[in-house]
Amino acid sequence: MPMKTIITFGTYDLLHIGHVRLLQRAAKLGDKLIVGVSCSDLNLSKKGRAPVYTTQDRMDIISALACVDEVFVEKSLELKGDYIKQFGADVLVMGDDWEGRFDQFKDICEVVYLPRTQGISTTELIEEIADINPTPESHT
Ligand code: C2G
Repeated sequence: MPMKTIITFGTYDLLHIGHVRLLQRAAKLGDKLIVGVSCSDLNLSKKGRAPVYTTQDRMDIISALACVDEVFVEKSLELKGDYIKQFGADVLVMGDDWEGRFDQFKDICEVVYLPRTQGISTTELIEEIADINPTPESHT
């Protein structure tokens, strides 16, 4: 059987169990998992907040995972089709918070949306940590 290449994209800031589960489930759909890590500028323009970790650190963390075979920088959301073709991906996997958003790529690859892990997100983690460690000003 020919090798099946999976591609997925994300910011993966403050890596958490939701990210890991998504990547593990994506990897199981094929033989090779390639991950596009959104650069910090892209995240800033998309979410209005720069990631806590640098692009390079997020790439190093993702490439250290056993289920990941290759990482690259996702420089623009508009380049997704180009990345899919460049890496010869057979399947594009995204969490279902993106449901329907990448259906236009169904003519070049299979598109699969996997259920997100409930109850955890980078934004909630940041809020929780901020609550545990109030800024010095909040004591005055
Ligand atoms: N995820 C998940 N469960 C969570 C949180 C995230 O399954 N509780 C999944 C998301 O659905 C996504 C991946 O983990 O598929 C990465 O999540 P983010 O870092 O939040 O990615 P995002 O900023 O949405 O970037 O080109 C698309 C973007 O780069 C996606």
